[in-house]
Amino acid sequence: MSNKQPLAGGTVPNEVGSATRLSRPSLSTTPDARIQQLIHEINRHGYAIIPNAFSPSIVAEAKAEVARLTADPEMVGPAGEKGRNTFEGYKTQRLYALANKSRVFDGFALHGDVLALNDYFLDPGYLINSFQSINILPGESAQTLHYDHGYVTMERPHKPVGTGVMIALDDYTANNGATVIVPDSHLWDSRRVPSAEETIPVIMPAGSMLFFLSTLWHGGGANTSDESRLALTAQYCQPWIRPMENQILAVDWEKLDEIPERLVDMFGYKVGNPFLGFVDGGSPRAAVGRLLKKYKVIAEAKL
Ligand SMILES: O=C(O)CCC(=O)C(=O)O
Repeated sequence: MSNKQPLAGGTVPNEVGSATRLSRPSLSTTPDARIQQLIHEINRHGYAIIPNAFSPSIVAEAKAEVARLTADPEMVGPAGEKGRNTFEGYKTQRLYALANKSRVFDGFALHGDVLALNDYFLDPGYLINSFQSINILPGESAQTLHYDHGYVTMERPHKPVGTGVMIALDDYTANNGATVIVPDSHLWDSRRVPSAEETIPVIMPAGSMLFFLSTLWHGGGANTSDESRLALTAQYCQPWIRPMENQILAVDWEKLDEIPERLVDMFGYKVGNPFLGFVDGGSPRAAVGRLLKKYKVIAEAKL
């Protein structure tokens, strides 16, 4: 038999379904007209703004929760009072591991529009890449422009390996540190780097959301106002790269039952198609259940 014959049963990419996602999205249903319009804008410019995605009362609750956590030495974390380098921002406060610190923020990472857009731009089983609050204080200078997967060693342009949202908890104005973006830069090659003149500030009212591809150049703006600019950011990544923020260790295991299942799956507790992140051939969530039981038995034996 000639060894040039096609393989019976197809190739591994065919069998596991990844072949169907190489050049087109993996959607099983057609998104509604509004989401299709957003997809069109994002494909074209690398971002879209979703105005008033969260109500004033939800925004107020989140702001109060960020303030409470920032004042709590147990919760504030290493960059909660101020950043430790120019990228974090010496006049910027960041609370990392938000999902470990409060249940108030869960809904921000699970907004229906964002999930619908992620279903288009990412593969099924996409993960949370990081989930943090960013408070840019008066006097902060502009953050270095970057794109969020600058650490991925792939020649640009290529399809994004992630997406992100900036959720304004304060109005984003032209001078209070609003995120700045470089429209259309998601299509640039690896050699092109933007200048500050190519940026525009994202001006939007509190409760609104900027959705952008991880290939889009952007950064935190300079805050020349006398008010701080608070935002939440949730970032998502393909299920086949290593997330920046390790949610499996960032979120205490005994809290997992209180967290919406969809979010827990996005922490990496669901085996990704076809077999990403498995533990002894099974689910990481079940493995954590076994470990918690084991440690409880050990702790009780020591009493
Ligand atoms: O705070 C902002 O507006 C953007 C922050 C950002 O892009 C980052 O820290 O990666």
